[in-house]
Amino acid sequence: MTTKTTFSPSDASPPPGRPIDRDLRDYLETNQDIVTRIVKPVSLRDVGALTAQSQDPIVFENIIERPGFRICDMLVRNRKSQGRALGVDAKLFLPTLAYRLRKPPRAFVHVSNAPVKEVKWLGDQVDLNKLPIPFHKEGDEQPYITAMNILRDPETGFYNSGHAGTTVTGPREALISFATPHSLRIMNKYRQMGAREMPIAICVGVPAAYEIMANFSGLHLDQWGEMEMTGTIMDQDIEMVACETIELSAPARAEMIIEGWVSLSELGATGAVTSPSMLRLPAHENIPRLRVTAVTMRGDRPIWRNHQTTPQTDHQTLPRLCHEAMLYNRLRELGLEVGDVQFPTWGAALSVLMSFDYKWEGFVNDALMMAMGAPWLNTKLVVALSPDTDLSDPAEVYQAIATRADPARDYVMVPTTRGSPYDPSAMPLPDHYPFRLVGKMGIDATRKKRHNAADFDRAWPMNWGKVRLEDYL
Ligand SMILES: [Mn+2]
Repeated sequence: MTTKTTFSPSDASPPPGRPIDRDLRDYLETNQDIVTRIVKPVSLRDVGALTAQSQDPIVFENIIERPGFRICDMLVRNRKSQGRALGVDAKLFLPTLAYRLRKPPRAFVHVSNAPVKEVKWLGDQVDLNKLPIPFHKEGDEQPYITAMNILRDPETGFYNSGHAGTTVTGPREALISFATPHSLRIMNKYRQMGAREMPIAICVGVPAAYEIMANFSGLHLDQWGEMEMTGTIMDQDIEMVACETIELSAPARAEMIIEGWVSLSELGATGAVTSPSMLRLPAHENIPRLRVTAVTMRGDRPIWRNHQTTPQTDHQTLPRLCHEAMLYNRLRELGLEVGDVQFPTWGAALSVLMSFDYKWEGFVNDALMMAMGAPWLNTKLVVALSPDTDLSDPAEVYQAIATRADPARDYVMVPTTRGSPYDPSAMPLPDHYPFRLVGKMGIDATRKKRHNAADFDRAWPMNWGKVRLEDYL
């Protein structure tokens, strides 16, 4: 007669995935069923607009201005390709990433001979203008590097990775925009040691799992850097090789490594950022100068990894996949059976959707407050949904908000919280540019006990899903 009530989530680990390719080029080969290959000639200026029309991985084989190079993008735009990045099916992506993030870091394998060393540009041979670096938005006068980069914490030796957008300003010069607190903290450590420059390796064309991990944001730098966790989430050791001109190691199987030094004192001004909210915010930046000292790459048509920044691209998904996994873990800690967690590409990187089943109504507001209070600035609008709502379908989500939430009782609002620099509705803080103040809102759009469950049965046409229009054309 008793109902079994569990308050702790199941600890069952997801099934192990398939082995992941160590090289991006092998990954693109293995997953060719979802990769679009463009063999017609494409101008660098058109790469962005073409890329953003694809939902799946895309490779440009023939770049008019840069023969001998390829460009790829859109590696993690949807759950299917995200799953491929971890060697699992779409449905298992989030539980697998969440589980692997709970595991310990993994050491590197250091190699002396690496595919990324097949071609070396040193000294005066270095010329960023010879690389296939695309433009990102209308009005941009300079190409923009979006690849993963590595910094080493000079105190702990751990390798922190991230994506710092880099504007090319000369053959061996650029301006680099560090947005993450860890990069800024590491820069400060070098300053305190009396250094004038900090070594950096920009790692172009690594398997997508490297980049997913590089976008982790949380407390960890006393235990590991993102690079020490990359092997953990790939479930294999990763190979590192010494750089040519800096005391740093970089992924041996990358397509290309750009080595350089970040100035710890000299800044340069750039124009508008292309934010993940797709807006031209912040409108200007004053960011460190980067001096490039070497470029090494593959001998056979190296692949430039671009992350087209707008409109709906990897730029919305990639930085938030670890956030989704961390929220997944926290929802499970609340005792919830989680369906999915997504920062949708159409949510301007300001909104998160979470679907879960719960035992009584109190769980929902706790889940909403947990997400609204997240460390990152991407949770201004949080929507709780039931697992029967498909979070990747904006129409489904909007329908649920419209039919399952009573604004007078199911919306939670909090004024005056940290706003995103990318949100024009947030109030600018003149003393803390580019940061802003804004409120947050949580919406309970789940099916509720107080509702009549039968009321949610939708009406569909006769033979819906069986007769197809295309058969009658
Ligand atoms: Mn970090």
